Amino acid sequence: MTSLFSALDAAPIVLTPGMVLLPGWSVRHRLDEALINEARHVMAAAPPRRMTTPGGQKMSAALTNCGPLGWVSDRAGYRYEPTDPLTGRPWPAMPATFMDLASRAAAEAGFDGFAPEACLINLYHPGSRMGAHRDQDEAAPDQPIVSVSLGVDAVFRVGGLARGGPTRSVRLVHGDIVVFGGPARFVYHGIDRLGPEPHPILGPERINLTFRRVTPAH
Ligand code: MD3
Ligand code: FE
Repeated sequence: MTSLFSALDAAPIVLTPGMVLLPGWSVRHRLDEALINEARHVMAAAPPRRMTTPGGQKMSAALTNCGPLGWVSDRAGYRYEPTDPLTGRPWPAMPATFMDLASRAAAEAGFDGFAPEACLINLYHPGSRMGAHRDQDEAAPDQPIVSVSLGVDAVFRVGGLARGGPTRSVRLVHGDIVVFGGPARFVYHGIDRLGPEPHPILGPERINLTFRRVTPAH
């Protein structure tokens, strides 16, 4: 499958203040297949699993982590842990390609010095979704979150700082990166149900990598 990118496609797009889309960044830098291979290695050591919310519901998408800290959810709440509760081992190390990409993408979006401690890997299949939520389990509110989309397209829904307001839809395709920082860091967001059309590389799957700073950066 060939993708053609013009200079215009390559320019960062400010969707709202603090929310920057880098269209096809991972593909333009020819990193998409390497990212998929690294994600597969992480998933072999720390299998994706559907976690339970504090309210007792199974989440729709499966998730795992790499890096010194990983996000977990169970009946006790949401938090970051150094150990994978499924395997009893530390989360797999964050691959250097992941760290470099997250730091470079953040810098291109205007956030210098981003050093993520966690990479949450979400694995979607047709019908998987993610309900509206905010990411507020991190103690580094001045640091952005970097999101990399791989595989099947998804419709990303983004709202405002309050639950239930108007939302905007953004289609995220293979290779796209979105950086959320500053005034966009705590907006409500979610992912609509994944469609059935397979992706040439990943088949029915969508993999989303989200890079987070968990403890204060300075
Ligand atoms: C906006 N993941 O893991 S990525 C998540 O595609 C999450 O798997 C979705 O929401 C996914 O928490 C959406 C886009 C995203 C990620 C984190 C954000 C948007 C964000 C944090 C703050 C604001
Ligand atoms: Fe989120």
